[in-house]
Amino acid sequence: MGGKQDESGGHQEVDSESGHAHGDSSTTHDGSEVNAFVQNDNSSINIFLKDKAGNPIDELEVNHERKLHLIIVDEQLQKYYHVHPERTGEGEFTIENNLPDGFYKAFIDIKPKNFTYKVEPVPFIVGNPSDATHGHELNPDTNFSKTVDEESVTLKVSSFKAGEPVTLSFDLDQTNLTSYLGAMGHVVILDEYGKEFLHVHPSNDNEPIFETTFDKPGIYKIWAEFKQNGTVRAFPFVIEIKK
Ligand SMILES: [Cu+2]
Repeated sequence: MGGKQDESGGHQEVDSESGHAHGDSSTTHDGSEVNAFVQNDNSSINIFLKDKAGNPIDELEVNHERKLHLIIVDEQLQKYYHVHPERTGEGEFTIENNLPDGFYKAFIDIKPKNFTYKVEPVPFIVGNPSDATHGHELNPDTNFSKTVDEESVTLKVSSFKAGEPVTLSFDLDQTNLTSYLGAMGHVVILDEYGKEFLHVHPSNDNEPIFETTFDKPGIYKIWAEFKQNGTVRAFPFVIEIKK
């Protein structure tokens, strides 16, 4: 269960039996040796990392200054959170739950020392959201300039073709740009079904230029995070990658 419900592309009627059962959710990717569980209540979001035998996985490499990065998006890919839960025990992490009621997906970005791992969406529900908020539809941006808190960022994409290297460069005021988690910026990319997760870092230390490859054609949401004047902001973009 979990993370598989959008595969068909028939994402209007998300299966209500398996995909959104209250309680535990976990990833079940074939190539991954890690099961990541998300449990939440009104006050906290808890993450449990286990191997296939159910033993906690606690040895994580520090990656960009943290052992665990948690990206949370809502099902419509409108809300975006990048947070760092605190370790509370072997393979256990927790963070305060400030999310409004809704259907969410967690992406647990870790590098376990002795296990192969692929980031997969772990669906979870907060509160009692209305079913009307199920389903999602992303429309590609026609304007690649975004403004958040009066800071503007313009995205330039070198190519919209699948299967070849793509450079994402960002025009922004760099006078107050500082390193955030060990990089001049972070880019998180999800496909339109909120399934394929990419976390990309700049190709050099000085410029907000990112290189990636989109394996498949489709619509992708990009969040570019920059720290300016001490504040981290995520600038959202939607692009369409063609054959
Ligand atoms: Cu992080």
